[in-house]
Amino acid sequence: MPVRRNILSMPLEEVKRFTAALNVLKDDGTYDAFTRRHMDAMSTATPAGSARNVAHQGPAFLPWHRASLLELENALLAVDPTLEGLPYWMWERESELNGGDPRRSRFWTADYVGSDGAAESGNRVLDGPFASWVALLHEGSTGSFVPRSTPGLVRRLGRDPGGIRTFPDQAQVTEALDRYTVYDAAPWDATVAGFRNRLEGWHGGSRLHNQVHLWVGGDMLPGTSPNDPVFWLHHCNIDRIWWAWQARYGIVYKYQPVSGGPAGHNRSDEMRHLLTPRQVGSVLDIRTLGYRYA
Ligand SMILES: [Cu+2]
Repeated sequence: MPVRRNILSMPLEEVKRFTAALNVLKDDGTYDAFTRRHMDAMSTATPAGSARNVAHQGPAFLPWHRASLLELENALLAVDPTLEGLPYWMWERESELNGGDPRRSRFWTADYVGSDGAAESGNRVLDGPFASWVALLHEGSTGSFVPRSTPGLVRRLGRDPGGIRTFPDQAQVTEALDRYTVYDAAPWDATVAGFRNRLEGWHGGSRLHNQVHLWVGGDMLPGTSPNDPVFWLHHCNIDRIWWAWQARYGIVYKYQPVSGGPAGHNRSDEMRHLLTPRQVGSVLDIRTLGYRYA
């Protein structure tokens, strides 16, 4: 059974096997297909014309990303069966552990995911296990994907003009877990004061999930954000926080809506733009999915 652990608590040798398996998937095209599916999900509004899509700004935000994480984890384990499971990045500890400056974390070193982008190289990350990675760019007008002309993922930690300077901490996570006892509510969008929307980060300003994307900046901003493997480490932490909430308040029956919500977001609806379509209700209990959090 996969056990998902804090990447900063793992032996470096295991971190290396994880990043090596990601590189195998990048080289054979499997990885880029995850990026494309995420972008395609983001481009599939529900209903048409709405800001909500089949994977964001609605109740299925958490189930859809859980399903996608599971698919990546399975692909990684197929490459290297000795891996324990997908690691998570416990970003809510970073400010405290690094004297208030999460940029000083060893997470941003060549041993883990590589550094911040360097201004003289167009904010591209030229060290670490993904230094040679070429990001896929999405052309909004045609819907096609084009590889960037230069290698190196783009990051601008806490300094992206299109991003945000502040970083979420433990107090925010604790507040989300303590105060938001309802999973979601009508009208099932970015305005709701429920747990899903608090964790996704629309309620009360850009927070938690959204805030981390905005703080990392660069390739973590657009719908192609899985280009940067930090996406999966971040979302694995989001999934871990959701599971903590589920274990506390209720697992399957706490999910809303059961029916009457937007297509793709009801408990028995099929989630689209995954490798394998799955019902929302099929991913609510991680014990039946066969992984756990350390
Ligand atoms: Cu997403």
